[in-house]
Amino acid sequence: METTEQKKRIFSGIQPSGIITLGNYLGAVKNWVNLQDEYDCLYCIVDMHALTVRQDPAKLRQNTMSLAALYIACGLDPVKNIIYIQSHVPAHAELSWILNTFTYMGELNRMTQFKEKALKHADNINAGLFTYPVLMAADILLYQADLVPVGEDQRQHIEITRDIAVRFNNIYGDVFKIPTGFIPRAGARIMSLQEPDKKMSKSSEDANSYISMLDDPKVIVNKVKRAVTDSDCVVKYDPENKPGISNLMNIYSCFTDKTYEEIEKEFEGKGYGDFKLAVGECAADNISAIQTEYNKIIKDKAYLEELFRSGAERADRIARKTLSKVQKKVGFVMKQ
Ligand code: ATP
Ligand code: LTN
Repeated sequence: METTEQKKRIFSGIQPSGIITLGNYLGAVKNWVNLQDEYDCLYCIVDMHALTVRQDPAKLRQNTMSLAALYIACGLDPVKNIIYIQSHVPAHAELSWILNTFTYMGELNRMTQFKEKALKHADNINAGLFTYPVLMAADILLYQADLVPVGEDQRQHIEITRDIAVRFNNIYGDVFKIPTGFIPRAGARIMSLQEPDKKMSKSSEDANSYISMLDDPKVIVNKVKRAVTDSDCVVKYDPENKPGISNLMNIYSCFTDKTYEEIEKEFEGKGYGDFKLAVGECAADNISAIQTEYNKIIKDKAYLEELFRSGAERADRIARKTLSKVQKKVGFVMKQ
């Protein structure tokens, strides 16, 4: 008998606002790779979201190509998964507009990412920065996603997506699937190497605060060596009192699958120097293997362009269905 069981659908995305960091990798992409066989997945490059902070056009284009090549180099299969660029599928912008009218200013005002980014970019607090979560809701709801794998920092945006979907469904019937966030326990929040109370971020000004997935392996080892820690010289997991060491333990644990207890035992009686070297080398080895793949893919522009074309086509087909349904429900006259 043929099985009719449908795989659950996953949607996630990353902004091409820089080269992805170890935080993006451990918090997002590495987990996506583990999901690709069991789920029906879409992984988007959210270039429209990136515009909420001023971008250099040439760099944005380059970062978009790099992000696609890194997705694949990290192990995402472009046949099994739909990999595409957000701006190639106009339904995102179209649904986003409609959902704007189902979202309250008060809700958006509570978003911590907006508050943080408004402080950081005080000279450019644009309306897009404010309505960023509505576009994200459109991304997810268009594909009737069941699960949204993201890092801890996106929890609030998943919540508002659910609230918007429930609100819309309460008026018009079951149009949207209500998605659930899928936040990993390990790696969900990799912290800055220089200020371990802040998250590692690809758009940080201090290059020593993050490990870029395209950093030279030697640079990676050095950045870890220079990471801010404490002065008591005991490798112990204690995020409150020892945030720097705990962050490095988190990174080490993600790569080696060792528990914190096992790591504490491994480095008992050893100094921070030994520990940092082990973390740095392990990160450098893993990232360097990804870079070998990346270097092959990024050279092949025709391959990437074909990937974008077919990805957008596959995504568009799904997105159009939801968009048409929404347009009918709200009372638009449908184009014949
Ligand atoms: P930017 O600095 O440009 O705002 P970002 O580095 O925070 O960007 P995003 O594109 O906003 O990255 O996020 C992509 C994915 O990576 C999301 O799922 C997010 O939760 C995850 N992520 C981002 N930073 C981290 C981090 N430090 N630790 C774990 N996951 C992270
Ligand atoms: N806001 C997300 C990026 C993003 C996203 C999405 C993630 C845009 N649209 C849809 C998951 C699903 C971020 O990580 N900053």
